[in-house]
Amino acid sequence: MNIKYLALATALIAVCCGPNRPKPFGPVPTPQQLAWHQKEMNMFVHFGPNTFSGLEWGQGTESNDLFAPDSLDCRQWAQVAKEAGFGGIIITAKHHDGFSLWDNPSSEHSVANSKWRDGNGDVLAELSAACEEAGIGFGVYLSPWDRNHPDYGTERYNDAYVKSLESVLTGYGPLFEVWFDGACGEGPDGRKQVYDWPLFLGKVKEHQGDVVTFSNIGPGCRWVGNEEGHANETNWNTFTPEAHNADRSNLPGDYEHYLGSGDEGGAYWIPAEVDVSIRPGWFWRESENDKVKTPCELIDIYYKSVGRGAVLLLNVPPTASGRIHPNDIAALKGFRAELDRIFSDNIATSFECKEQDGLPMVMITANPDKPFNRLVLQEDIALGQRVAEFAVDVPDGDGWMEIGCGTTIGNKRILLLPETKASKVRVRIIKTLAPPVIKNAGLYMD
Ligand code: FUL
Repeated sequence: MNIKYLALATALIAVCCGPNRPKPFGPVPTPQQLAWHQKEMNMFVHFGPNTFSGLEWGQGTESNDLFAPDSLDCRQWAQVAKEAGFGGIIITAKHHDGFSLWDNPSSEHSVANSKWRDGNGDVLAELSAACEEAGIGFGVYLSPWDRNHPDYGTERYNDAYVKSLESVLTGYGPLFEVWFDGACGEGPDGRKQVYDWPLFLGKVKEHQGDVVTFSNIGPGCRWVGNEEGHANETNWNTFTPEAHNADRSNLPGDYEHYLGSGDEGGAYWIPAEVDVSIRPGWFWRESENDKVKTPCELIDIYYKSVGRGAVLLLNVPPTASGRIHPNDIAALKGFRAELDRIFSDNIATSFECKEQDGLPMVMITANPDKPFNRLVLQEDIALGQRVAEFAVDVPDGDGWMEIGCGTTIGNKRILLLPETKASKVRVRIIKTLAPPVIKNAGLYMD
């Protein structure tokens, strides 16, 4: 046993099981971040000219009239999201091609100058209303990179971008997340932009307070470092961008590692968000209708994102008609049914926190007749993130046998275990930064 952590044991138990609510440790989430963690999963919607051209990155030279959904149905999107269990929808109000899905005051390249609905259409207005009606959150992605804007690559562009940002921040009610894509490519004539991040973030704060703001390095949440659908097994919500020389539009070095893992003892609460598409591309295209991820693949992503303490942002791109394709809906229905099947039957009957052999531990009582192969643990992250290492045992003769181990827990940790039956399961907390506060422990069968 690690002597360094042994010394903590007495205090640990007092806090873990005592009547007084423990004091927070280290950086803690804001109320908005806490609500965001609790959503667990949100839906990303990539929609725009690329939906009609089949491109992933539009050129910025597309005609405004290319965007022409004939049966736009944002209520369907919101319904699909809600039924799948997503807490909100984030839409690409403007992708890198610069085309804006609302009447953008600083661009001519928008729905307002298209034939679609005689220039009176506003996808953001329809979607925000549909989300409100469905009781889910609404968020916006507004690409700083703009391949259409004539001022891109000059100081003037930052002001134009801020004008468009203020328009989405003030026009559609309270947002649950604002998404700043880190891509910083070339504009119309090869110029590159130096984004004025303090200006952009200041406007977010001014108009939407502490809304969770995504960028490579936060401040509300950070990119996880890949688009494949996984956080690292060790995943700290605490992160110190300065320690990695990391920027919002430039990530030097081993970024996949440090964004996917965060920093133990990091200076700020900047949790990881796992963005991944249900299809190979971010935008819908006919040729990928049969390449939608299966419920089984989505469950795997769930384990590697939500089950590693991150929030999942799953992209489900609507078709050119403006509706979500039946294949994507079927996959989401299957995914939801699997989640409900697995997590509706808790094989644990109770749990308590105590001390054994000088270490804090969670003792779980289980139904000995039912097998399990998933352990769910949750820290009370409102008080900070603490646990760094744990091991899982079941009774074996007069002693115990280890059947699994893990590192961080955070908002939720789902540990995959071999299929087991046991009347008791012991979780030994081997290393923790402060007395652990475990708010939930459960056993499930997948
Ligand atoms: C990236 C973009 O370049 C992709 O097109 C997509 O929007 C993804 C979510 O972020 O940086």
